[in-house]
Amino acid sequence: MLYLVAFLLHCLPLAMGHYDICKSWVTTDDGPSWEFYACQPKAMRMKDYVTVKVDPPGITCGDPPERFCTHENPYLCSDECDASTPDLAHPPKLMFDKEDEGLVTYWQSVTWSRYPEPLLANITLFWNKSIELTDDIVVTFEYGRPTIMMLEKSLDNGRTWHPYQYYADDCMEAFGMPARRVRDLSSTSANRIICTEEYSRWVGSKKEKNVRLEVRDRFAIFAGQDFRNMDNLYTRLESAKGLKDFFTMTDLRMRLLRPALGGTYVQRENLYKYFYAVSNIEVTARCKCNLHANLCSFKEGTLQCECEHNTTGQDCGKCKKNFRTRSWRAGSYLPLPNGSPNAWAGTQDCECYGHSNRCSYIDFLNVVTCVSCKHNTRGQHCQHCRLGFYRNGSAELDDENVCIECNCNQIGSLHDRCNETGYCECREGAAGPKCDDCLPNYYWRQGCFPNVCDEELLICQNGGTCYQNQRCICPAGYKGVLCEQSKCDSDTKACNSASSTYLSLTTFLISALILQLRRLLDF
Ligand SMILES: *[C@@H]1O[C@H](CO)[C@@H](O)[C@H](O)[C@H]1NC(C)=O
Ligand SMILES: *[C@@H]1O[C@H](CO)[C@@H](O)[C@H](O)[C@H]1NC(C)=O
Ligand SMILES: *[C@@H]1O[C@H](CO)[C@@H](O)[C@H](O)[C@H]1NC(C)=O
Ligand SMILES: *[C@@H]1O[C@H](CO)[C@@H](O)[C@H](O)[C@H]1NC(C)=O
Ligand SMILES: *[C@@H]1O[C@H](CO)[C@@H](O)[C@H](O)[C@H]1NC(C)=O
Ligand SMILES: [Ca+2]
Repeated sequence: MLYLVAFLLHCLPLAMGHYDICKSWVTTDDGPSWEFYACQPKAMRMKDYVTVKVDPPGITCGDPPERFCTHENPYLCSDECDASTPDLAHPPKLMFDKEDEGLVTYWQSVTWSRYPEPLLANITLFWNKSIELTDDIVVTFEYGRPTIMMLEKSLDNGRTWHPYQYYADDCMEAFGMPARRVRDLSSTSANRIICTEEYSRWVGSKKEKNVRLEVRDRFAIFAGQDFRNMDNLYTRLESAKGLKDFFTMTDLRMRLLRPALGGTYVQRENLYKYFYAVSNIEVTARCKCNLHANLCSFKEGTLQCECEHNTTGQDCGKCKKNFRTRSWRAGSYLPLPNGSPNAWAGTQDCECYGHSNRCSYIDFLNVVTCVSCKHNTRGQHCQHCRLGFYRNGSAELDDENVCIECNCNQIGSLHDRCNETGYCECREGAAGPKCDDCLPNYYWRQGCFPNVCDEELLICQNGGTCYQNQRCICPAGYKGVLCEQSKCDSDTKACNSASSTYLSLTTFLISALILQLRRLLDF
């Protein structure tokens, strides 16, 4: 009987009964039709789908081969770790294998030969998929549990990490945090991150091997110790801020910070008995499918929701193409007992063409308007493009590419807005859709300027040549914009030498003529 109760207790949170159907064919007064419900996949043993990474490199024992001892019998150091011998190797995959009856297999670190330098190891598990814990995480240590460790998790495939739970034999000393127990948390602190001393004290290495992240105890805060009041748990998961996310992750990291000591002090003369050994990491969870799928399959090495309710994506996190005029929403556990595929259906409509999930109600206008429109959209339904963007004619209104940047040339255009076909408004002389060209008879130099010279109307005179439509290069003796002026006309100095030569020549000619006349007359 006791066994049966224990068995039922174990199964209840795993089954979490009633959200296993996404839709059913029902007959009403108006005839048969589909009825849709919130649905979620069954919980699974996530270690079967995990990828693991152990850091730093070289932390796994056996390369080179190494001896280790146990705390119970520190002078009998007969055990050996040798990475090149399968029977003596302890690779990371042994944390996730199926163990044959009686044969414990485990990953093991190098020993603490570099004491007092800390012995640190990170074990990172990743799924490339959001998952939701449905039961305790249980990490099993052989040869004693660490005296200090912590769990971290990521919700975005390892881009950002957050502390999840701290473990130490003295929380204040190790982390400056008071020790707490999950059993003492209340409904308002159910997602608090705590430091616990329950799993780090030395009790003998065979007696207590497990370190837990207590999911079940946190659920029990709402569902009761016997999990009878699951409805209350689901209602709270729906409404309490951050509660659902607390149980959600894509990656989990265990940071091992100090191994089991087997006593109060580290015995420097026998460092072979200090190391980490993990035989199993049990993570029981379901795929997060936003209550839009009851199946999650392992395809091409990645878990994927089999989405219903016209949704798609790895987590059913968006609407299928052609269904994007309605904005996407997660399903809801409410109303009990079947939930709804869409929490806001029936309330005022929030239509944002998939560019926002949120609306706000503007009281004095009595309208519901989208907030934080993405993809460069704006407007009550995110149906317009932001200033500086224009509508992509070949994209539907619900397409991520619906708005294209105007990209107006900053110098050539009057402002950075453009018309519906992407044409910018140009300054005088500028041309082209983006105003980065010049009109005929204009040249580009940090903007468009009228031509000074060219080959047709503004021809350089007197043998001058036109330089890039910007100026005439005049021969010596000429000047002016088109070299039309002789330098003599105005610059007397420049002309003096020339005219004096001319005068003297005339004088010479005249005197020569007079000379000739004289001769004629004399003779
Ligand atoms: C373990 O991961 C943390 C970040 O989560 C990092 O700061 C630390 O250096 C890592 N430790 C090792 C031994 O790789
Ligand atoms: C992660 O999942 C996505 C979506 O299924 C897939 O496209 C991608 O290749 C996966 N990445 C890895 C590293 O498996
Ligand atoms: C999905 O689309 C079908 C076809 O348009 C429609 O009948 C059905 O109501 C939609 N389902 C949901 C959950 O909106
Ligand atoms: C316009 O939308 C289509 C369809 O989504 C897309 O393929 C194309 O790249 C978009 N054009 C631009 C310039 O972004
Ligand atoms: C945008 O401006 C260009 C150039 O002025 C013009 O040819 C085009 O017809 C305009 N498009 C619209 C939709 O007004
Ligand atoms: Ca194992």
